[in-house]
Amino acid sequence: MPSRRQFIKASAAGLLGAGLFRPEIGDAGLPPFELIASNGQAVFGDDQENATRVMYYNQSIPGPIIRIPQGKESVIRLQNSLDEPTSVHWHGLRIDNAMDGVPDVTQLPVLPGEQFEYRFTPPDAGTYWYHTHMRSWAQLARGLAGVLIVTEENPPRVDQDLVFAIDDWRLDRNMRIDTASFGSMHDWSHGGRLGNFITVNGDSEPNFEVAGGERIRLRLLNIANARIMNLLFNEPGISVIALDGQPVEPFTPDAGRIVLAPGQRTDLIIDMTSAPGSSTAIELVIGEYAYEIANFTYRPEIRREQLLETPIRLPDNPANKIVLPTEFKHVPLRMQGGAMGGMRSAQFEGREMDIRELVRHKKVWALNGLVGMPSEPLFRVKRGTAISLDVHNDNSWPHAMHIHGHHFVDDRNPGWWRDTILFQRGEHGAMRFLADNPGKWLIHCHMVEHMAGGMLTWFEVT
Ligand SMILES: [Cu+2]
Repeated sequence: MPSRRQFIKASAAGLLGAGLFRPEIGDAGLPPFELIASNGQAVFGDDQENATRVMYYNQSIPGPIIRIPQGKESVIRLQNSLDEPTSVHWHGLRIDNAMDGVPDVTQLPVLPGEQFEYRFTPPDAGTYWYHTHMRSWAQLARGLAGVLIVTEENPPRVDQDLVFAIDDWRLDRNMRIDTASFGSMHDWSHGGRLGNFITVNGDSEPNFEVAGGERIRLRLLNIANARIMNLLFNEPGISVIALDGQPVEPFTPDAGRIVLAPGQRTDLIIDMTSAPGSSTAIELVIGEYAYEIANFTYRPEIRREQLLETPIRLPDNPANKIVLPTEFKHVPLRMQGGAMGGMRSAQFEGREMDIRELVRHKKVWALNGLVGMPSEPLFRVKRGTAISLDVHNDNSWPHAMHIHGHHFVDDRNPGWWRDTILFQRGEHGAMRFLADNPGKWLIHCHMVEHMAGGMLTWFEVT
């Protein structure tokens, strides 16, 4: 057995004040939802003197859970009350390009005091999230993210529908957000900004009350800047029913372990079978340690003797019903750079630069020898072209590759449709999809320091 200890010595109070207030907004037919991005204060730990400046949506960390219906138009109005530009990206939604929220690609940055109206019709139900796409390495690290649920018309029957939005904060010794390390080239060239304080829905080690015999749907989201979450569930009755929002043939994860790269989501069904009055931990495994990040606490009384036997398979989405052809346009994608990566030079802003000059520009990563947003797309294709992005991760770090506006099949796990997948160092694989959504779309690493350090490109569907 690995030894176990607290991840960090802190009270379980987690975020206090405004951070604990987590409203939900949603349902069809309402006037536009207001999403207000602003600066605020939150307290980690239990010393009220040590408030830290956060950025949040509707004064909540994470932002309010937005529930919108599948296949119907929703309007969400962003009000930027920050003192810097921002935008909102709807991660995993296959919506109109103009609504994708990428500054200077699909829209202008939303300036302080301005508004932007996002209007879209999500074709696929499932678990998604929304977050800033502007200076993410600082704005996301300060809290600008929230959960977006596109509701099924006929979801499987459950007793509770729970959300675990898991975040990783880097705090200093006063339990304030460590701002001295913002922009640290060490982080950017290594594994990204890794934190030292884990929260679930903005709380440290929250308890979730359950009852024996209950069936729970649990939506897991990794909203951290860079940490890969290796989770360990100590409940036997677990089935995975969706990945990145898309239904999968339900399966039991190996030894209760679930890996979530930054940006990824996993939906579970859990039949609660532990003893009344007991509690079971959800743990984060780092090296040989397992840290409790949340608990299920069983009520003394049970809900039912017999577990539900109704089907748990989710109704198909249009995304996971796409039929890929057997012939693809192959596009190689070589991930280069980083510490111990051996990259000597790469092209940035139209010019070949050696690594020292790149570092002066805070650029340390490249895709196919190009750093940052190139003026020409990685590929430009007619709508309906089948693409195989042939990825070679030949640097020394793992990367979580995300494609905007499309879901793809990972050829290493061909039954699953995803929007973000992890490539361990040395790994090769293909991301295969139908380029069927017109517009300019990003491809980038979702370890946001890697993206800021140059690991992003784009493609165009005409
Ligand atoms: Cu990366």
